[in-house]
Amino acid sequence: MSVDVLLGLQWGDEGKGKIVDFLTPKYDVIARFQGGPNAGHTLKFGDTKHVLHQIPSGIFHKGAENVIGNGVVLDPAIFKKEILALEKFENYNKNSLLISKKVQLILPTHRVLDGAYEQAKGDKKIGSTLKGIGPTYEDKISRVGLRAGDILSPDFADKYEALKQRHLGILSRYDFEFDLTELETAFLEGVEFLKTFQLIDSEYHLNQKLSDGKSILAEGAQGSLLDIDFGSYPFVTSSNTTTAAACTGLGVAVNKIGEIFGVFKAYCTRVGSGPFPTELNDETGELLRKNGGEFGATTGRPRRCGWLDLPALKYAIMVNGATRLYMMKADVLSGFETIQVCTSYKDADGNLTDQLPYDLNDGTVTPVYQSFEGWSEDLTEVSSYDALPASLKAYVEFIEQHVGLPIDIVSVGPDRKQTLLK
Ligand code: 2SA
Ligand code: MG
Repeated sequence: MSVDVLLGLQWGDEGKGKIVDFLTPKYDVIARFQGGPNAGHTLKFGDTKHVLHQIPSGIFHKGAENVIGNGVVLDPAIFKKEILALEKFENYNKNSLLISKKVQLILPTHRVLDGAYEQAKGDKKIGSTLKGIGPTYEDKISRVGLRAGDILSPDFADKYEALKQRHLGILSRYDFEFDLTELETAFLEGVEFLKTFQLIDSEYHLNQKLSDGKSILAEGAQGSLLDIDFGSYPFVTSSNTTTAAACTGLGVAVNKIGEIFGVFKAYCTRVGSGPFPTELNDETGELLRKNGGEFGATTGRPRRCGWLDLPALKYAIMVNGATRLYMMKADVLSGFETIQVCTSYKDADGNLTDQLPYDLNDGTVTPVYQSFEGWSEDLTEVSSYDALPASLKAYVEFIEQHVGLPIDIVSVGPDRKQTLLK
């Protein structure tokens, strides 16, 4: 059996949570492979809306196993809160959750460092979620991080203290006020709580699953354009968010990867700083934000909104090797007289290109748009692809032709049943 990968092709918030939830019945295992509590994966079923941060989105399906892979950075305090919030759901199955011993732990001081680094950047802020993601990955790469497996060791308290002191040393060079008391209490309680879960060698576990003929869905977080290598550096997150990260973040070999599902919104959003060529700083952007409910699922920040960017989408499809496309939130585009799609960029010399420049940050590209006729119908009750307005179908077909891949699903609302197969 293989590992199928599901990831976002834009700047995050493409609707990955909904699609994982939709696909879960087909898989035996759902596994997160990167990122951490910066993620906000929103699921909706019936009248219930729930946001997951570190827990894989298969947690509401009986029968699915949920694995937090080694590539993830985990905050024990947030983990405890997240699990307690799940306990009110009947269909939450605690025993389905397995955590790699190799996940890196986010310490209270990682979160403080995140804040101090951001403050020191002044107007060059990344717009971090301030969950400690960057400093934790930094320690992983510097080979000083603490891993979940360490909490089982008798000298965990010493290891924790040593890393904390290292961080306090760094923080003493910043003019940044903080109080660790509450954060630390929550962390230590979180660590005790984490001990009641199954900490495993997930790479062995997952490869055994494959040998046993079980199917695995790898659930990406953030988006391809926030990838540490391929995103608009430095306005990115601190992990690889693209397909290859599923291999390193789970310990499965490249030749085990099967389908690669790329999820994108019918328009674009971005939260935090950084370049966004098709951003609309006008009432159209406002309307997209309002109709799409575009506010950060983790921080509540208003998301920046703009038209679909096809050069960026093609780039993401290329670096991920996407094999299937899912278009989300088509319903949000209802009511716009005209819909624009960026088909190429014009550089400073007036040359057209459909490639992302090395440095999008200098703002030298201008999007070139093609206009499409809009539609006024409310799509949220539409139950088949064929019943969609002709102008939306024309929009879908244009995108398919432009990027050279079919779109398998058009989503017209957050609910499971608002998922139209093509
Ligand atoms: P970080 O916290 O160090 O990873 O931030 C670095 C950049 O990555 C962006 N980022 C995100 N962008 C979209 N969605 C994310 N998850 C939450 C959500 C975000 C929220 O689902 O809405 O609630 O604000 C996410 N996580 C990180 C971030 O904005 C920085 O630009
Ligand atoms: Mg999100």
